[in-house]
Amino acid sequence: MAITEKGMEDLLATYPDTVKKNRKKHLLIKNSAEACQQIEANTRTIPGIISQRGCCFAGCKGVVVGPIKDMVHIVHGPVGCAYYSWGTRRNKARADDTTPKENIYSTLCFTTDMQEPDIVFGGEKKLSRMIDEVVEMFHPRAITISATCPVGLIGDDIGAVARAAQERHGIQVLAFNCEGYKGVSQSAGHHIANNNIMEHVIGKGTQRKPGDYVINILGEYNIGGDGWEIERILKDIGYTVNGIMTGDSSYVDIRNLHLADLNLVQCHRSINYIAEMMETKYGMPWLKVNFIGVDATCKTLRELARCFNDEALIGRTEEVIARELAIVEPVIEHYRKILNGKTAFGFVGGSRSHHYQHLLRDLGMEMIVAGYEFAHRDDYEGRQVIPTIKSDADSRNIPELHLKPDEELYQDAHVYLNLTKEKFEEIKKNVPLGHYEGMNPDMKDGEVIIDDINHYEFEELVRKLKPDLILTGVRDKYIAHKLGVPSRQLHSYDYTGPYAGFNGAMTFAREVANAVTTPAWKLVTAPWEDGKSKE
Ligand code: CFM
Repeated sequence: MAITEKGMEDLLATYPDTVKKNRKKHLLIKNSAEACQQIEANTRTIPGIISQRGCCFAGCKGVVVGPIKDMVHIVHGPVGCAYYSWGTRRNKARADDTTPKENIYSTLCFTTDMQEPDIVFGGEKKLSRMIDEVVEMFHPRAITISATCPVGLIGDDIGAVARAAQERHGIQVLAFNCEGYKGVSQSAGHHIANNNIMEHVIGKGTQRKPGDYVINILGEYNIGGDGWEIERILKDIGYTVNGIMTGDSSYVDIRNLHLADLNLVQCHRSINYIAEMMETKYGMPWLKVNFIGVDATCKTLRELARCFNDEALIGRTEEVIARELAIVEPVIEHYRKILNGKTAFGFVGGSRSHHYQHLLRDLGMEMIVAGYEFAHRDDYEGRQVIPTIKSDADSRNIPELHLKPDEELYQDAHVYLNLTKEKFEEIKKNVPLGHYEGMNPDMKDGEVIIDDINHYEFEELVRKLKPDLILTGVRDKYIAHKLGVPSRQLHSYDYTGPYAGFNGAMTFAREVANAVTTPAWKLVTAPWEDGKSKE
């Protein structure tokens, strides 16, 4: 089932004129006859509309900073902000060579629990006392403080509290001014987290993990164990994973990130700033990858081997791919028989909707509607350059930058790179252009691309297009169920995972087949079937 331009007009017809004009720019029907279809993204949600987006605090503390397992992450704000953002993302962590079990705080929730008197008289003293208590009780290697909305409104200087605590205790205390209301979505929080970690943590260590092919994985948060599956495959081929940012990562690893040969970027949206800054500052190239989907994982592994341009590595890559495919392909084939020709609706944060198109295609399914909550235009329109690792270590100091459509975001990047504005501009001029790859190029004609969907549009598109499966977020999952359509929740994978790599693809295939074929959905009457709705 497809939607026509007329159908889209009907969908927008209920809006007042100004809203209609605004929302129209966030909706596209893919048409390959148009050279570059542009979509409006990363702009403010219309007040009053029920968006699926999160806040700046969610992007900073929840997404980028929170998964670092051996730092205590203090939420300076009301208890609700801390409690409801605690544990739900399912970013898993475990002890390893550098981090013993007692140094892992991922399962604990730390907050100053601001009350009315703290709002009236200020919360700095309370925060300072809390840091003292944390140090005394847990002896963490380092601490983060994340501010929520009221902290910005009353003007607590968390930076000053952090600096004083750092002197008192001799450990690093990082302050993030990531008040929820900043920016237009969690994307602002990613940026704040990236800048602070780049400026104060990365580059402070001196230990590179041993190996011939030493890489980092950026933008992999180990949701449901995704990072562990990716690491299993990479280690088997012969790579050393120097650090994962930030899934199951430690403060120690992040200090040493700059000592690897190459950064892989899995989630481009939340961490591209660090990839770019590390390229400029340390000459470390980066490769945009996708470990979601069988074909996508094979393609990624082959591109990665090509970066190192090493025959032995390329050979070993093919061996591992052949071995894994022998196990995975019969399983995928089995589920493809059940799922072939079925359609999906995918609406996730800022990168997964695109990644999961690949895994669905492995299963013979098509994502007929795809969208992002808070992605920027380059996530829709895309960009990728395949870098080459230079064998001479010194030559790695030649910086290259990737030009992007939303380049204005990097206006302040030189500050964090300790470069003058002129030097930064000079480097930017000599950037080679690469080919574009993103959500839009991977969509087929007639399919729908939507930015910052709201509850009304979600329901209307499901009603018109009747997908067999909806890949949702935490809240819209229940809209899907009320509409009588099965869903998989793609943020925390409900209670399961991993979905990445070869093993993850098999788990996803089984769960999607179960979801789509379960008889329960036939017992639900969709609103458009009960005779009371519009059609
Ligand atoms: Fe990156 Fe993510 Fe995503 Fe994201 Fe997120 Fe997430 Fe996401 Mo939820 S970092 S942009 S801010 S891939 S928490 S692990 S699932 S919205 S699509």
